[in-house]
Amino acid sequence: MQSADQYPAELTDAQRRHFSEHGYVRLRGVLTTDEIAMLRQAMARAQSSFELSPNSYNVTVAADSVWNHEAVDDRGPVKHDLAALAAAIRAYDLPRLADPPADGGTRGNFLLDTGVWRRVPELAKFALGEKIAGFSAQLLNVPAIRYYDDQMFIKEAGAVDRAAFHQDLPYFHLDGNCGCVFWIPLNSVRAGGGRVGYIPGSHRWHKMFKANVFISELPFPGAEGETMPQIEANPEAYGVQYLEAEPGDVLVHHFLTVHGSEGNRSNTLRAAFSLRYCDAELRYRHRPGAPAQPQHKTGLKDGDPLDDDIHPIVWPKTRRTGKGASNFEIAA
Ligand SMILES: O=C(O)CCC(=O)C(=O)O
Repeated sequence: MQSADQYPAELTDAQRRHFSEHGYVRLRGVLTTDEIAMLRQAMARAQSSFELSPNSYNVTVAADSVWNHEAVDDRGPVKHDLAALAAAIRAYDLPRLADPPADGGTRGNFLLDTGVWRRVPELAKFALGEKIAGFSAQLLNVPAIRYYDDQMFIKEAGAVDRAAFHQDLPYFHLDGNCGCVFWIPLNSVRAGGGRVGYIPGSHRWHKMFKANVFISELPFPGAEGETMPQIEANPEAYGVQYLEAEPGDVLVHHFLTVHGSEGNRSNTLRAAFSLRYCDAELRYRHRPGAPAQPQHKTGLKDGDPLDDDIHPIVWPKTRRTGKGASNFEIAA
C-alpha cells in the first residue's frame, strides 16, 4: 500500500472524475502520521480553548434546552440568537434529529466551532499549507485557491444528534459555487459512529436549499433558497452514501453536495476538522439568513473582494486580483 509520505501531490484522474461526477470523493491515506499527530494536537488545543471562541456551541446542550422547553443559554452578543432560534423551532414543532442511543451507552455532546484556525496555529499551518490547497486546485480545476474558513465537529461517545441534510454554500457569503470542503477525521469512523453521508450527484441538481439549523430540518429564519426535501424520511430514495474513514483519509465534497451525518452511537470519540476552500476569484455576496460570522470582515457590499487576511490565497503563493463570480464546471 502507498504510504502517505509518498502520496503524490497529483490526484488521479479517477479521484477527480469521482468528485466531478458524484460531488464527493474519499482520498484514502493521504495524510502522514506526522500530519495526523499535528492535527490531533490542534484538536486538543481547540477543545481546551473552546469557550474562548466567539462561535463555539455545545449543540447537544442547546438542543436539550430547546426541546425540553427550558430557557436557552444565549452567551455573548456574537453567538447565534439562540433564544430566537428556539422560538422558531418550537413554533414549527419539528423533531430533533437523533439516532437512538446504544443500550447502556454514555451520553455525549456534539460540539461545533467555526474559524478555529484563527486561534490554533497548528491548524492554521496545515490549512494554509500547500497540500490541501493543491488538491483543491485540482478538484475545482482553477488556477488559484482561497481558504474560506473551517469548522470543528466533535461528536463525543454517545452524541447521538444527527446533522440534518444540507449544502454548505447557503451558509457562506460567496457569489459563486466553486468550492470544496475537506472533512478530516482524526479517529476511525464506522457505521453508527457519526459517518458523513452524501447524495451522489446532488451538486448537479442546479438547486440551492435554505440553510437549516443543523440538528433539525428547520431552515434558519430568513434563509434564501428552496426547501430541502425530507431526505431523512427516505434516504434510500436519494441513494445516500455513508462513508467510513480512517485517520489519514480525507473526504471531500463540493459546496453544493447535499450531505448530513449520523449520530455517534459508539463508545469512542468522533472528531473531525472541516476545511473549506474556494476559487480565489469568488467575491462577497450577502446570504440572507446565513449564520453570523463574527470573525469575518463586516461592512462588505455584494461584489466586494474578500479580505485576503481573513480568507487568504493559498494556491499558488502569489496574489491575484478578483474578476468576479465563478461557477464550478459541472460535467453534463
Ligand atoms: O461532522 C459532521 O458531523 C458534519 C459535517 C458537515 O456537515 C460538514 O462538514 O459540512
